[in-house]
Amino acid sequence: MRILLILPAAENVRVTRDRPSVPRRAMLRFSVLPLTAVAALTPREHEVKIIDENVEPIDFGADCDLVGLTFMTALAPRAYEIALQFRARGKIVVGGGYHPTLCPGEAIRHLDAVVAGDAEGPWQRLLADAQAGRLQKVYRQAPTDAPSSETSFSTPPPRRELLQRTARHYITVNAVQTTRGCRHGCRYCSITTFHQRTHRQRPVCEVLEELKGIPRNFIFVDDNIAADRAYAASLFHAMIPLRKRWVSQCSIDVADDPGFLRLMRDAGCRGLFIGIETTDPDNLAAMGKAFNCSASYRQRISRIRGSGIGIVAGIIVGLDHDDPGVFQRTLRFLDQSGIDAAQVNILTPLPGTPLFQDMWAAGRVTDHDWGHYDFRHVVFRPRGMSAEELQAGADWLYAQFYRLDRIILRFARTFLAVGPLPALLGLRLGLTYRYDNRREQIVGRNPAMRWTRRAALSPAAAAA
Ligand code: B12
Ligand code: SF4
Repeated sequence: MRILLILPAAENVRVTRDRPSVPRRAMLRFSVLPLTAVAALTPREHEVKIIDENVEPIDFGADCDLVGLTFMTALAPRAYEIALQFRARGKIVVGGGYHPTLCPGEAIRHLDAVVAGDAEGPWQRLLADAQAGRLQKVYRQAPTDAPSSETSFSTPPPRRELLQRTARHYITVNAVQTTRGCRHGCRYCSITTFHQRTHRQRPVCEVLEELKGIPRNFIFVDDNIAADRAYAASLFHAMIPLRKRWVSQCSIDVADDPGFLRLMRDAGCRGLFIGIETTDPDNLAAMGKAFNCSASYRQRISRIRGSGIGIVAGIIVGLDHDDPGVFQRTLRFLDQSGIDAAQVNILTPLPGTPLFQDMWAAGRVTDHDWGHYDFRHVVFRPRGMSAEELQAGADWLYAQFYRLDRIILRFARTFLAVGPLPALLGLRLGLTYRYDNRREQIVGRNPAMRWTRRAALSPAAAAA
């Protein structure tokens, strides 16, 4: 069969025949690993092509037999539009990834079949069934799909060569996955639901083999690479002679073990995306993330940075204990704590998560367009402020944090305190977010300003 694997893109960044120029935001594009991984599982008798709508238009007249879509929740509406177009042309259209796994019943109304969860095993069965004309609706991993188990998984190296045509548009196509899932249970996170709170590891020798075949700089897309210290330590020890340099994601408790941090740095780690989320302990407790322990943030952050590893902080605003002052407080915290870059997210109840169930039951979900579940739109009724204030404040925080003077200041600070590579990465990320903000005309407004001014003029007015 001729198989076309597609990553859909959001409207504002989509490349189409009418709008062929690729937005200059390569720092925010990497890998397409979900599709290069699926391509690697495809028996070689089939021909595979990958289209990422972020960098090239889809040819709906393409000569193919089967279309495979990967999509997270925010991309579901676009994935369904694409499916409609191809199905109208008589193609078989199937899907996989986060949204089809979390909402298989919905996805199957738009697609011919869905792979829920990992593709190793189910994908090969789906292809065989499609060829034999006996396609089922939902494919899941079965115990017979060895060598995956409750604690381990195995997968071939992704077919990165399929991205060669468009590789220049990515920060890197060299994404590697060494573990899947996370054992924590943060109430807003899809990872725990998708992986059912398991953390599985790939054999170290399999990962090393893959690393030997890729360039020096790469990214580990793991959700929490240090979750299993023993596994991570054995991988990192084995990586030292390879002299690689990489970035990844993990939880902040990695700071509690200085020896492990040193090992991580020796293995090539230069940057970590860490879910700081909020400085408010009540918010952390309500989200099942008390292990973050906000009182120790500054100390832990400086320990990680002191070991030569930069930090991109994940921040969430709109949590139940946030009031309109949260934006100013967060900006001050980000400025003072030494964070090298940040991603500001508006709290989003993703389907399948405990947070979604709570909000749904309380009648707080106000927007049912999945396209708005991109962490930049308010889709629920917040507790401590209005939806408009949350939107304006989140935009303001983004615009302020990525002001040019702050970007330059952070670059100098990171260069001196952490090192040249983390500083360069922070600079490029900062300029990309700034470019995005300007392109989208994101300015925002600090909702606390009006509130503070009113309070100064008249305490009674502020109380009202
Ligand atoms: C890298 C990454 C990105 C990258 C690139 C995404 C990409 N498509 O390559 C970037 C930076 C662009 C990104 C952006 C965002 N991301 Co993101 N991202 C990831 C991350 C960390 C890794 C993805 C990856 O490479 N996984 C490795 C592959 C191998 O695993 P996999 O996708 O699960 O694929 C397996 C199966 O699912 C299946 N499969 C997947 N696709 C398909 C397709 C077919 C046809 C088949 C048969 C099977 C199949 O087969 C694979 C092998 O078993 C994931 C977390 C994660 N662990 O996956 C979050 C994740 C997907 N992102 C998420 C989110 C929320 C976002 C943002 C909204 C975040 C934000 N704050 O801006 C934006 C969305 C932007 C947009 N509108 O498009 C959520 C999605 C949750 C959800 N329910 O939708 C995740 C799960 C993170 C999380 N903590 O919850 N992201
Ligand atoms: S620590 Fe991170 S990956 Fe793990 S459940 Fe919490 S938010 Fe999700």
